[in-house]
This record gives sequence, structure tokens and C-alpha cells, in this order.
Amino acid sequence: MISVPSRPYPYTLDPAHTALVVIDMQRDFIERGGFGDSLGNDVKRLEAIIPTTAALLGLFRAQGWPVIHTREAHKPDLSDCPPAKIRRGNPSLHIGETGAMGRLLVRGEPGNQIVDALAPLEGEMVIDKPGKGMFWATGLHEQLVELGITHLVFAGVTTEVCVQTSMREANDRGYECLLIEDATESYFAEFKAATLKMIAAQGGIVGWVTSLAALEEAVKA
Ligand code: C5J
Repeated sequence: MISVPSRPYPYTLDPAHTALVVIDMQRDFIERGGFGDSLGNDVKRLEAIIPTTAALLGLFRAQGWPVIHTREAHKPDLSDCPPAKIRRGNPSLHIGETGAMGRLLVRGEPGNQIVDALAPLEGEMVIDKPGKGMFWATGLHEQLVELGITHLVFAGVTTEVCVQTSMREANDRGYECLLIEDATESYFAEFKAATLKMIAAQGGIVGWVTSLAALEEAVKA
């Protein structure tokens, strides 16, 4: 067992049963011309966590611990995208319509690919999720149970939307969840700050929060 200095108190990481989840580090959210940009967001804020997230991936890969990547992605016929979701957002560029990197949030389109610097390696799980949370309509829980995973370390974007939703879904399914604060980002600084507080509040009501450096040191020790 590895004890990681965290908030609200040290997180106990069980190396044999821990996986890293990197949420939605896809071009749709991180690059100009994607879904995030179409909503009027400053995508540069998200790009800034690529080096930290790459280092976190490197740490897990070096240990031989499992890595899971997610993408927010809909089928080309949008049969897995509720009309209510399509209606919202930018009224002149909806999910499924063609932007500068292909159809927004659609599987297989250029914008739907994970950024090169964080590209999945052969054998790493890649989950296309039609919702904000990683368990909705993905079958991921069953796969994690099969692998004996009980502990999940989270990174990715955006902190208060897909990362937080996935952590809450994981928490409700009994996983011990740790969020790496410098490997997650939001388009809104105040939303990220509030989410980190929410997660660790009330004795870790959703989970724990720590830094990449704290995790690295604990793993090395
Ligand atoms: C959003 C996400 N923000 N990956 N998706 O719509 O957080």
C-alpha cells in the first residue's frame, strides 16, 4: 500500500488494484476549432495541463499500472445523443455538425482524437462515452470489476463537467477516487477551484485531491 499526502487526509493507493483514468483529452476540447471553442471558451487554459498529464501517464506506464482514456464521443448517426443535448450550446454549431476539425463530438472525426502528446498506447483501454460521466452507457464498470480495479486516479478535462461527473459516478460504485489537481483543468478557474473543494469536503465526500509531485514522491518512496 502507498500512502499519498492528499486532501482531506492521506489517500491509500493499492498498487495491484489501481488504474489511471484520463478524461477527454481530445482535440474537441483542447484545440481551436473544436467543440469547446465553439462554445466560446478559451481552450488555451486546457492545453496547459498536457505536460503534467503526460508525466502522470509516464508514471503509471513505468509502474505497469493500467491506464484508461475516455473520449466524449457520439455515434455518427447520433442515436446515442439525446435531442436535449444537441439543442444546447452554440445555436449555429450543434453536436454532429461540421466544424474546423470535422463533426463535433462524433466518433472517428479528427477533433475526436486524443491529442498526440497523450495518445493511448497499444493495450490501453479507450472508452467512447456518450455522456459526461464515464460509466453511463459504456460498460466500463463491468470491465473494471473484471480487472479487479478498486482505486481510480483521475486527470483530464473539464474538472467540473466530465471529470467531476465521472468521479461522482465512480464514488457511487464504490471506487476510491483521487484527483490530480495539476493534471485537470476547466475553462473557468473558479469552477475548478470550487470542484476541488467540493470533492475533498466533508471528509472526502467524493474522494481525495493531490498534486502530481506528491503522487510521484509517494510512489518513489
Ligand atoms: C464538456 C467535458 N465540458 N469533457 N465535456 O462538455 O468536460
